[in-house]
Amino acid sequence: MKKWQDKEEFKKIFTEKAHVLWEKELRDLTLNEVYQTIAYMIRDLVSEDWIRTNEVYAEQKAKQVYYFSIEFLLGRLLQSNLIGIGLEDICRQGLEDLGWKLEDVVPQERDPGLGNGGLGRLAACFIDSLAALQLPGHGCSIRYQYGLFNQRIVDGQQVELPDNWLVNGYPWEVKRVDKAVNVRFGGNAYMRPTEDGELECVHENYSSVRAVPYDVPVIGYHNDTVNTLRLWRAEYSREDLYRELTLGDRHRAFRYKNNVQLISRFLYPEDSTEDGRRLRLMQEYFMVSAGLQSIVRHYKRKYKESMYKFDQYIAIHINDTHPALVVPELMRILLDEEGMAWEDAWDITCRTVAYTNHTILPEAMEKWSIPMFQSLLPRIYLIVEEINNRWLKEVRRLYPGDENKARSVAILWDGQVHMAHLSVLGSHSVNGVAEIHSQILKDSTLHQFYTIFPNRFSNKTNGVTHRRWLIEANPQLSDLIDEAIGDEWRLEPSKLIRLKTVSSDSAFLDKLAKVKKARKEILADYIKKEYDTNIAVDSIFDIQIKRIHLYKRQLLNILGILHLYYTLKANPDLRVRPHTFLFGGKAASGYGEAKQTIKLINVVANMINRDKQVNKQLKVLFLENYNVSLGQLLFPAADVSEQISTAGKEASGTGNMKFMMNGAITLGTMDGANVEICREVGMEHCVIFGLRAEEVMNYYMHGGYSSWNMYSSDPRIRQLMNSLVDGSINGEHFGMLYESLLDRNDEFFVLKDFAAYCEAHTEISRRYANQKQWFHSSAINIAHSGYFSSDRTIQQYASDIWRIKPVKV
Ligand code: GL2
Repeated sequence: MKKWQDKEEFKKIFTEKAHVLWEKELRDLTLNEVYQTIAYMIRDLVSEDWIRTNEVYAEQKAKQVYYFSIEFLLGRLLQSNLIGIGLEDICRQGLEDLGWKLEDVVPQERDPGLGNGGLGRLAACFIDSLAALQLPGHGCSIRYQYGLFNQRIVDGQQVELPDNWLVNGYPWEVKRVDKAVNVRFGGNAYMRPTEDGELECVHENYSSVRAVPYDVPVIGYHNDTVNTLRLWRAEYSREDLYRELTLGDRHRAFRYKNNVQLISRFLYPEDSTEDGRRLRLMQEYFMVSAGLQSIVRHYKRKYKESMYKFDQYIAIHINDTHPALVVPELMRILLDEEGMAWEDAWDITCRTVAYTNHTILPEAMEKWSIPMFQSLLPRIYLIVEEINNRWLKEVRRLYPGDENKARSVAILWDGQVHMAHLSVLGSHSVNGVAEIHSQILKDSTLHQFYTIFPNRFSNKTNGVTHRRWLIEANPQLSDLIDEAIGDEWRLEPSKLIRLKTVSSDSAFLDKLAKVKKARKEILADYIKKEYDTNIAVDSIFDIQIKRIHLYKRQLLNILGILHLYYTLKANPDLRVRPHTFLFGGKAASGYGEAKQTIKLINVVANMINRDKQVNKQLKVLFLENYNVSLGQLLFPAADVSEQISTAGKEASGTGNMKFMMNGAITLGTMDGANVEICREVGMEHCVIFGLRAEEVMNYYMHGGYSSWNMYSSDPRIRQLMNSLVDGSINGEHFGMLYESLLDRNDEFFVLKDFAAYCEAHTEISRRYANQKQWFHSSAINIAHSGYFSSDRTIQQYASDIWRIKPVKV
């Protein structure tokens, strides 16, 4: 890559580029135009490598993986791309000469609205690692016009505003009209005999949607690899629109046009209620069909190999079940377009596809009603039906008379299409995302499949990219690490383990404390600016940031805080270590309890922050609109990482890893990847509390838990529960939460774990009092975070599942 040699060259190119793009003098540029100019300059720099990367893959016929995910929660790209190509400093200096600060330009980029939470962010970390490791791997998803929503808090309540993230355009994308494909919906499909006695499928009266790809370069770290994230946008096909119009039915024509455009208009609010299900299914098939068609076309044109060898050159990964239609869609292509026999097509499909499960929450398991599925995707339905028939025949042959077995592995059952079952059956590999989660899949959620295909199952513990979450988010800490152990960890994060050698060194620990303080000051400045509130940097920063969900138990956190408040009120002379509790996260718009939790946090925060008797010791804030960019400010500033989900419910969590990487101590349950974090760092460097997953499971299966008993036996709980409904929290009522905790017997064991949670907090305060010991633990956490780099995770996927190898560009 030809890079800018120095800041002078940067300034020269910047000036030329800005003139061409905006037809303005430099002094008249808006900050947003400055941002876009640099983005286009980076695109220019990498364009040759981008072309070259694809050519080299094709020349070498390298096996490639395509990572299909309904979300890619990218975050801003300006800084990470500058870091990737090693030009951040030159850009900063050049801009400064021109009168701008890089720090002011970076926030001009809006976070892309392409994801909701952990699943989408994982996908973004994965493509980052693929490019960094020079692995041939690309992302495939949808170019949503609107993201989830922008969250505002008004009178303590979440208000959802449209996230029109594309308003100013998106300089990182390239629209590729020439690579558009058509996707079919509706109509009718049936089999008819051909002249030579075979059966062929007829699919007629369907409507076509044009899928147009927008490619985003995925730039490697200090190498020349530039992979692709391909985002599909739905457009109406002009021919179909004209056909409708010439048929004389203008209403139908406009309905067609509108329906088509809806497909890529909104990101679906994952974790929520049943809204818009038909549209969601359309999105899933749209992404899958467009993605697969373009992969097959590219394979045939560039690799020029037989479709019978497809799986030798192509791996397809489905990130949860949303892309599960890859299985029948690949079958459709192989059967209907390539004329393959069923057995061959099935064999190739299963060898190509691999599946990751990300949740065991029953309500998150995708199922579609058969009538809806059938009317929307008639040809795909026929294929799913055939897969199901053949499969059940096999199961009944293997387990005669065992209808339970058949039921528990069926794809079509009870009038529904079971997407997890389709995914397991149509893949050669199924994995969970943390050890405990993978074990639960084998023991319960997918147990019946496990008994049939034991070798198909494995674990791949999640990871996060240290390039964004440490190098980019926390340059102060990164520099200190360089100083202590050299900079090899930047390329190989496993080398972070060398920090253990200095983790008891007083001089190092003093510096680590200073870095933490500096990061707390940066966050405090942001909060002062945005909320006009002061937070004390010598207080403990205790942070819980993630989607709001009952199982994640933000409720446990805020009840703990409320209890602390009551204790301070009742004991005016009591002194506790000052604490700043920070929350962030969006509630799905239809999720009443989650929204009421946000309200509770805000009302309690208000009450505490205004109370002069306690507000020197306690401060609580709910930060609006938690997203990747805000995360980059929060993780580096945290002392305590709240990871307090009900054991067995959080498949992995990845925020836990970002916190530890930045030296926070985990206060958590034995859930998801907390278990492995705790094993790596040792019990003395994290604080673990609460029920274990087996105990939770036991209660679910055999009963024996009554939240009313907790209410009767623990006066603290009684006081808290009463306060939810008696108006003592600023005159507000939280009936829905009260009901869920008491009348519905506290499904997530908030009250059961309450006492242990309070003790865990006491333990945190006790440990924090010994600063040397605390920062020793902090250093140990950073040292072990190398294991939780997505580079390690991706290396495991690459060697165990995809069987792809690095390719030098
Ligand atoms: C999730 C899990 O809930 C979360 O625990 C996990 O870390 C991520 C990534 O594997 O996947 N599943 C899911 O549907 N969302 C997640 O965050 N939204």
